[in-house]
Amino acid sequence: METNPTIPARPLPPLDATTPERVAAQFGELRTQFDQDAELATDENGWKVLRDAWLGRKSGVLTRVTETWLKPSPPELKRAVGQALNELKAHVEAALEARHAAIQAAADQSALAREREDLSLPGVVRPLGSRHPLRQTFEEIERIFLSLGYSVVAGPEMETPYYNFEALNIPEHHPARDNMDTFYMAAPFANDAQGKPGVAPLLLRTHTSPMQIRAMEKQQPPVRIIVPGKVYRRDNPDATHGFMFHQIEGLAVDTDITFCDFKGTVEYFVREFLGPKVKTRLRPSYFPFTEPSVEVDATCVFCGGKGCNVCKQSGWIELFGAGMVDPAVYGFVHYDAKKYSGFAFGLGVERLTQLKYNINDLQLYFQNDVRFLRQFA
Ligand code: 2NL
Repeated sequence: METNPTIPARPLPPLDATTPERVAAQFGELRTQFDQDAELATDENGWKVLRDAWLGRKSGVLTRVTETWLKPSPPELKRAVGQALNELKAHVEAALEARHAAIQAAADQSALAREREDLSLPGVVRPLGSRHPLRQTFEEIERIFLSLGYSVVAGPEMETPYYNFEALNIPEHHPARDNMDTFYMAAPFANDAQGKPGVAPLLLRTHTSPMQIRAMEKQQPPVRIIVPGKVYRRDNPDATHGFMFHQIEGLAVDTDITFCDFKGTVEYFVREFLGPKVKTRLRPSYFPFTEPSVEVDATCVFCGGKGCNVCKQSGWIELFGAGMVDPAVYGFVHYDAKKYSGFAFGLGVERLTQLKYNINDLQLYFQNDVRFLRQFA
């Protein structure tokens, strides 16, 4: 803290001396006064006040001594007064300089102490996060299909009705296109088939298949891809429903791909994902974009196939839908349906994660409660 010391005003009595000894005595008193004043100057401010009080050009003590003691002194004392004044001046200047150096050193010292980093303080602890269970499932599934030679591609979540429906053999009045299931954008509108601005609204993709159509448009077979991502379907959220979920679709198209290849790939995937003890079975199903279509079931992971509440005593659990790509789809992407064949599948990431970790409420994935997330670290 800076102080604001008051150096006492030093009234200067007239020089009352007739001998050099008396002159020396009066200068001695002045010097004592200065030394007392100097004691009061303990910081920069105080030092300046001290300096101005004693060396100030107009009314500093030394100026007044010159004016009122030296100048009017009788000739026989002038030499003694002059000499004493010079000595006093030398003393004042030297003392001021020494004091200034000491004050600055002390200020530097306290600044150093004040600004020193305390390296012994504990650091900021940043808790380690963990991968979200859905992300872990994504990565596990991607690992399995990468090991089979598939590549991973991603695409837009906002789509045109053409890529989301038409090219997948879902015609205009198919129930899957119902407004009840699909989120449509108020704007902008999709271009028509000729690339002209159209009136059909864009939508949020209801599956990741549109990106598979885009991939087939870009390249001829062989194709082996998986497409992970978010998909949207209008729904009211509860323990088993959401308006957004995650999907990984897969597609393999080549010459001579048979139902056997399809079955082998499905069995390999299920065993890699759920473990070697699990058996799979295929049940007939229906999708507009595959023919034949199947549901893939696995022996219940909770009871090992004996029957429990989760599998409703059947011993089997439904995993995902799949099938051989319907030749109608090849027509849209200009593949020769006589030359090529293939299979496709659509995995629900939430569902597979639930089965793997026995999670009973879909909403847990999206509430970001660390008590839930921490269990998957
Ligand atoms: C399900 C079933 C499926 C497909 C998705 C597909 C994609 C193309 C061509 C043919 Cl480009 N098929 N995808 C096939 C069968 C089933 O999803 O339950 N999804 C949640």
